[in-house]
Amino acid sequence: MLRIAIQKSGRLNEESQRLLAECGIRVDNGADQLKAVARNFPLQVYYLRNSDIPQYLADGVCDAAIVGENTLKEKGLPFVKHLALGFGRCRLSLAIPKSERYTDISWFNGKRIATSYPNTLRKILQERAIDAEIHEISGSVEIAPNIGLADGICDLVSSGGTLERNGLKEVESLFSSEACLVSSSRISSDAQTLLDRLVFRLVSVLNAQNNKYVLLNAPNHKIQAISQILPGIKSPTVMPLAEPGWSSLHSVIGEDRFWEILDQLKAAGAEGILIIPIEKMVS
Ligand code: PRT
Repeated sequence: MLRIAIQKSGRLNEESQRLLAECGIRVDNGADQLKAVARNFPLQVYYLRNSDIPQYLADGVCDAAIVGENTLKEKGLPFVKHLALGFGRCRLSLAIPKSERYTDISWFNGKRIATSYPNTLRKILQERAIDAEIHEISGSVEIAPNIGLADGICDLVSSGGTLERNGLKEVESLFSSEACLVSSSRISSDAQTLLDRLVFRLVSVLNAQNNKYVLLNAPNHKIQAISQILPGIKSPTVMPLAEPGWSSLHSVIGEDRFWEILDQLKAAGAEGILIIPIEKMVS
């Protein structure tokens, strides 16, 4: 069996469970269970604290995990990264009180910085030749400047709302993070074979999430121009309509360029454009 760890509760839990479900894997999980076995895939799911997962991977207690990249970086333990999963996005940033004048990162020389990410911060400060004092605290980092514990903070930011509410401004974004699928460097070859099957399913799910199926009608003399706009997997499917001189074109468009391509299609003479979500996309 493949043993995979996911966060027990917190920001990554729901999406991790949803991804496994989208891969067709059925796991019955009672709220307080530490482990559960999937009904239709040789998989055992361990529900753990996100911050504990790197150690379990390094010890070989789990074969694989869905975990935040920031946590892996902070722990500095060995792992193999397979996929970025597109959720749990955030950035590790430096922030200071809004009233302070900020020029560049040298502002932090001789200052005290509160953080739950001391190892990552220490490394980055060293790389940038900044000599600051690091205060490690385990939570509510954002209140540190207000209570006089630090001059600035280094913490995860997503919407920026927490900084705003605490009178802080983000001045340096140090790195971006998202949830990713990783494996233990001690994974057995049997577990690796199962992990490869899981990765194949996850890639199909993620591709489907990031693409849309598009159907449109066009007069035959515009097919060539429209085909050049449609990226598609190979080239668009072209089928004649019942009305002479008209065809239907089918293709796949990536989410990131979706609206831009739609505008171009309309300008090139496409009509009756339909956009359909894709269930799975196997490449
Ligand atoms: O307890 P456990 O170890 O399981 O989890 P955890 O302590 O790591 O807590 P959790 O569930 O909060 O975070 C799990 C993971 O979610 C993190 O390791 C990140 O990979 C990811 N993630 C994504 C975030 C955020 N976004 C995030 N915004 N983790 C924390 N935050 C916090 C941040 O620390 C700050 O307090 O949210 C606040 C800022 O949010 P905004 O939206 O106000 O900017």
